[in-house]
Amino acid sequence: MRLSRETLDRLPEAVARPNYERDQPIGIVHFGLGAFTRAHQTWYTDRCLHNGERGWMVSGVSLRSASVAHQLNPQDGLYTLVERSAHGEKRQVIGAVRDVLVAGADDDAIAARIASPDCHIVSFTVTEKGYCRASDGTLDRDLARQGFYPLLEKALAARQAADLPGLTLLSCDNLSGNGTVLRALLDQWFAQRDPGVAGYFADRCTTPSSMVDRIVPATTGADLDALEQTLGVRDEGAVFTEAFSQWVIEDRFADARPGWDIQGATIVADVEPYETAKLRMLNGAHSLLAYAGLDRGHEFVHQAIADPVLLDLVRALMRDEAAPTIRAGEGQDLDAYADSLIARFANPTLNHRLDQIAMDGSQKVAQRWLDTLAIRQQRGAASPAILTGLAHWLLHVRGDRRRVDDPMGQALQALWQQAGKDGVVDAMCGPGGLIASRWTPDQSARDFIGARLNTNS
Ligand code: CS2
Repeated sequence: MRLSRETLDRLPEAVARPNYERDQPIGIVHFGLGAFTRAHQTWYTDRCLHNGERGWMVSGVSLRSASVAHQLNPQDGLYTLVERSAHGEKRQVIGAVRDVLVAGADDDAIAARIASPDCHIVSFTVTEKGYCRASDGTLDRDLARQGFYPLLEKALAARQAADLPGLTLLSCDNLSGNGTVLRALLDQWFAQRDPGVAGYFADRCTTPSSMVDRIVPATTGADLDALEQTLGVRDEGAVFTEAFSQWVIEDRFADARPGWDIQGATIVADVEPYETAKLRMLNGAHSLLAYAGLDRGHEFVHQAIADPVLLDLVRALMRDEAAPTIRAGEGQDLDAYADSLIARFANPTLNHRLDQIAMDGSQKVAQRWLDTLAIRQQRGAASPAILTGLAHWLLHVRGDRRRVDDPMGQALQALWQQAGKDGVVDAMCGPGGLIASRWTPDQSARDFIGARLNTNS
């Protein structure tokens, strides 16, 4: 028996559930309703609905597969959020999701939802690759045709025709300046399309930047089986996460928004210091733990951070290398932040797999590592921890250690073959590099990586 509106009453008393009427307007359409969003943005929105706000139900859109629709639609959009910490598990059913539509099958319905006067916000967690960027950061139009771009265009055309207010288009992905990036990509998409819709987007829609943070390991079958024992019903959409959560959003909304700030989000004029700290410190350390940790035989983040060699590297990456490149915002204490991140990584109840983080490195390492490397090199400062991570990543994408889950996997392997150990770092990251061109390795960086590639290969 599945969790659903009908079976909600059978849950044990201790499991919190929606106290609000769920039959109310859809104010948010969200592209990419994966585990992360269900544990993060939708949780904040659920709290707003609990607080008596109305009109903020969420409709999810899946771009690539129907699996989230299969998880949530038979459950009337309901799912359990389980917070795991040393104090045990806290379970609550989230009611903010109405349903999940699937691109390809439900295109007209998706466009109609976004074009409805009830909709005020379209948000995105489509992962780094979902923005369909070429390695120079510009829009890859061929990829974009398979992404959210045509659907959004269709919906904005309908809004423009109906003279409806503009939308807030809110990127919640781990990209530096995610709102600015989204705006630039949409400008490029619209530049060759109907000038009327391009003008509606340019003049009436906003793209705030935001920093999102919550560690959400991929749900496993064992997690779902154990939860079923507790709930007495099967929940295929459940998500398991830590107690910590942070959301910092640029105050640039086109129209109405939920009171996310009343529920713990921070609305600020400038997200950049938070976003940079999170990308370079948390995500930068995560990627180091992933590639070096897998090579040292670990499976989970909490195991890797308990390895003294990796703990030292992570500390060095965060405190000595990344932090000095970050312009801290008011009240931001980067040393304390580093300590809190190490404590979060050590959470033994999360079972956050290193190979989950190792995915899609070609889309991640530029904003996590290369910006720091470029800034430090310009200052004449060495970055041995990040360079160690980079060497492990290069060995990972050579493809002879384990499966490489990366949209550029084949291209990365072909480049290795062509460039060999001596040329690979330049060919990947240097000017005109395959994944980015924001850092030109100097001789000492090349020597450092070369030595690492020799000892570890
Ligand atoms: C991780 C992130 O998978 C990854 O690449 O670094 O998903 C990380 O867990 C989140 O950004 C934490 O907020």
